[in-house]
Amino acid sequence: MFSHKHLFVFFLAQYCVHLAYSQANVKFFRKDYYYLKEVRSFYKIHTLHKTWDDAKVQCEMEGAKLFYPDDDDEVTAVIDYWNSTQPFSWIFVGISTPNVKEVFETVDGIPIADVYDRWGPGEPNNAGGVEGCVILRRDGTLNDENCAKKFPFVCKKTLESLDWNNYCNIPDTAYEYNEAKGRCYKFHLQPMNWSDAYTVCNSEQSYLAIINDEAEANILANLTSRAPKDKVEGNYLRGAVHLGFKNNKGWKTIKGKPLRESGYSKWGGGQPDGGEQEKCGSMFYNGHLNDISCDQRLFFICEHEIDILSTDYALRFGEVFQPVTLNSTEP
Ligand SMILES: [Ca+2]
Ligand SMILES: [Ca+2]
Ligand SMILES: [Ca+2]
Repeated sequence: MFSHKHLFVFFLAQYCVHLAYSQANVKFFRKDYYYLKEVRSFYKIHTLHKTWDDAKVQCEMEGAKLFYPDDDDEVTAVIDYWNSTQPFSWIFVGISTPNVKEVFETVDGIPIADVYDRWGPGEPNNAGGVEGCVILRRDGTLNDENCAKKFPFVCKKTLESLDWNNYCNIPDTAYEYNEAKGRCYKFHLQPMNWSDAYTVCNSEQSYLAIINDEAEANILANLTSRAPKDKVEGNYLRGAVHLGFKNNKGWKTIKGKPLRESGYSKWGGGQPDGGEQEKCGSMFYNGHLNDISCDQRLFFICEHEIDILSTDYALRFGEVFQPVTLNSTEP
């Protein structure tokens, strides 16, 4: 006869099988990345032109790296992809001269000779003595360029480097699992305005966090107090984080429910106080709510419901999870 203990071990084993199965079979990084199976990697084309440094940071923020080609196959695959989506003539790639002039290496410190180094005719020429970064042209050749110029770029994540968060069933280990809620939260340390924060959470299969009860307010306040916020420099507002509610003919969560019915609407002292100037929702570090300008750059928190992903991405990628059927007609 099965004891409770046996039963528990049995279900635990089933759960682990399920996790291993989903991770191995679903080629998935983020909604905004596209998987190219011939090179077993995910890519995102950034159409907004940026300087080389900003492009590098942008990719890191997404948990990826500024793309550079490893070999001919990858150049072909990525250029085909970009031709099918965007009419760029060139993009910044993750190769520069960080240490010695005219000595090129990748963003992860690999000498260019060990990756792809097909230069265009006469390149690299360090024109004007200011060309320390590299662009890839549509014809597959490289050219050194001024790092301060702005170009489109591509971020890349290899399938191999995916770091699966088994608790949250998501390829992002920065999400913290909360057992009491059975869901995950991520404190974002790159301050953004409200709509950018909304977009980032969405691209991580999550949403800008909604507080549904006092306990969840405490979880978010606790997460906030533990985040290494003091190390983040720059121009942003301290003291509050963006959350998933907004004043759209009355305060509503991003799921459309009136805040009053969402389970938690404890405003900070005197809040809301901004009227038309403050139509977005935030939380003071102590967990109390505050209306704030949507343009204000703040930290923010994403909330991830674990079940969302398994159904959502199966549908999205047409990868139907085949249930195991017991064949009763078998002899
Ligand atoms: Ca050049
Ligand atoms: Ca919630
Ligand atoms: Ca306010």
